[in-house]
Amino acid sequence: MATRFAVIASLIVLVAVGSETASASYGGWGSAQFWGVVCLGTDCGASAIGKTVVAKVGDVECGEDETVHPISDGEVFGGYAMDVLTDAEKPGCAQPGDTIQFFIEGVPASPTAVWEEGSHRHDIYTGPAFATFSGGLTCRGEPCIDFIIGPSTAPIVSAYVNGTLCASHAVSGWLITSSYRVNIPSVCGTEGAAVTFTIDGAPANESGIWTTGKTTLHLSTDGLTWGDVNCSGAVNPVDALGILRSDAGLPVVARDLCPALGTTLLFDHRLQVWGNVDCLEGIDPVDALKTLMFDVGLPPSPEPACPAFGSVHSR
Ligand SMILES: [Ca+2]
Repeated sequence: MATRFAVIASLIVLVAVGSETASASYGGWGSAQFWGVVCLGTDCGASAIGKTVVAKVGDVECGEDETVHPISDGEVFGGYAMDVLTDAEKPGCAQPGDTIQFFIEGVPASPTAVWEEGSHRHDIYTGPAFATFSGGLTCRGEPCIDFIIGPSTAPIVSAYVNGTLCASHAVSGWLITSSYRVNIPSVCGTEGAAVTFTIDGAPANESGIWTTGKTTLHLSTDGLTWGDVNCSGAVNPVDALGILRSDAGLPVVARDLCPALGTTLLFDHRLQVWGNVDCLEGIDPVDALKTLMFDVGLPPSPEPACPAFGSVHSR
């Protein structure tokens, strides 16, 4: 029992710090512990709590555990931890080098493991393979740390493959965070596909490659700037042109994953329409005119509760 608590405790710590490096050894001579996060498909959250995990070598059951929720603020997930018995402890069980097949509620899980002495972090899942991206978050040069007062204020990281939204992550719970984790199912990505991200709707500067398993990728963003409707990094006449083209029903050239004109989004904690830069009467030529006025240094007569031109969506 003490071993189990120690293993669960190390699981808590490792997940809390986002480390993928595992694994202190608690193993005595000739024993092996396997432990990790359980995912049902790409759902690695609370639905995996209270599930039975069984380890088999061939047809012989060599370990069992029921998943629990480690005591960890914020992230909710099911964790398992078990000894996988040796052939000496139970005939037919593992010898060094044997393949261990895990089952979650009787369903074969991936990946398999190879028995060897020691303590091993081994996250398991059912269903098709998926790509996991996780890492830290930087917003305008600083950690996107959020003193979360409710789920709605958490940073939201979204992952896209070819412009299609594949997965989102918003930390839920009560904690201070500047990290993310998204699981992208194989129906949305394939090996080698480029994965792009947004943080709170703003394009991230980094991109990844869809790879089965875990990829650590730090994401950063410069945020969204009010009036910079094409996300180029500056408010200038090209934005005015984009507004006119949008008003005329023509396509607007913008940075990849820049919000489309007309998108409703949160900017400084208020819902705004991207491109309606004066917050009046939808997107029209007046918005283009005011953008030009700002560009040449004329005050564009700000409206109450409308973000100032050039202000940055901050977190
Ligand atoms: Ca307007």
